[in-house]
Amino acid sequence: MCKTTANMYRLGWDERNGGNISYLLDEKEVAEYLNLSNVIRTIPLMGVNAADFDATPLQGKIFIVTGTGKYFKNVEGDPETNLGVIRIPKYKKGVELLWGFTDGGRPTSELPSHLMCHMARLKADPDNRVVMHSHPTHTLAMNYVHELNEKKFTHTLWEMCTECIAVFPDGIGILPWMLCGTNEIGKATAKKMEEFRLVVWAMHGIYGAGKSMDETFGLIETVEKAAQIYMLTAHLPRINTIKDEEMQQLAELFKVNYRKDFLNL
Ligand code: 2HA
Ligand code: ZN
Repeated sequence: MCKTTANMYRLGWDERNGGNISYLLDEKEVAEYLNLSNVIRTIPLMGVNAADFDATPLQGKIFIVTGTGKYFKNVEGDPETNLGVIRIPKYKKGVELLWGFTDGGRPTSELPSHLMCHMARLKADPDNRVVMHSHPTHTLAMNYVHELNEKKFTHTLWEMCTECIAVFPDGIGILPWMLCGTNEIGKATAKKMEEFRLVVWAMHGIYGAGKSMDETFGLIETVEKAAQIYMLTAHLPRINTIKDEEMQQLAELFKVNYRKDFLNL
């Protein structure tokens, strides 16, 4: 969490309190460090986050999460204030704090979205552990100048770097601009996550999900790199491109299950 938040800050993706990460931990590993029966406090999911969604599938699960209003730039220097280890309780609403948020802090305002995404991804892949939200600069810039159509957006990104189709063969889901921090955007994101590991929140940022911190970071990093190439070239005459047949060859070489309907063959 420290290294990842520091990297994301350094890359300019997570200004101020932008971005949030949740990481499903292994209970046995946590028990080596923390007394699991020592609940520091129970934190209600307040305000717009009032839990009217069903987190039953996550009961008893433990996550390390970034805090609401906390800055990624400060996590590495003071993880115990800026991060928290939380458990989804069996019967009560809210979450149990096992470690961190020492200044009275609370989990990210996007916790409903994160929990709903974990539930959706765990159904698709029982090894999924990480959900990451960020505001990567070029990806965001691209939202203003490129059509927000899942097929066209994915196709453009696949054309920007040779390995894109191998890294995110499942493509990018896109939500229209929506109010963040709400259960509605959480539900809509989780619905997209049934088929995509990457979901763009129009004019806001991106969500990624994966088995590990490296995999999830790598997904967002690859999209951002492709978006950067797009933004560096979109205003110039395009002379060369990676062709759809070539992308198909790449997908076959890497033996990935790609969105065939996102190519024009
Ligand atoms: O945590 O990025 O979407 C701050 C945000 C909200
Ligand atoms: Zn955000």
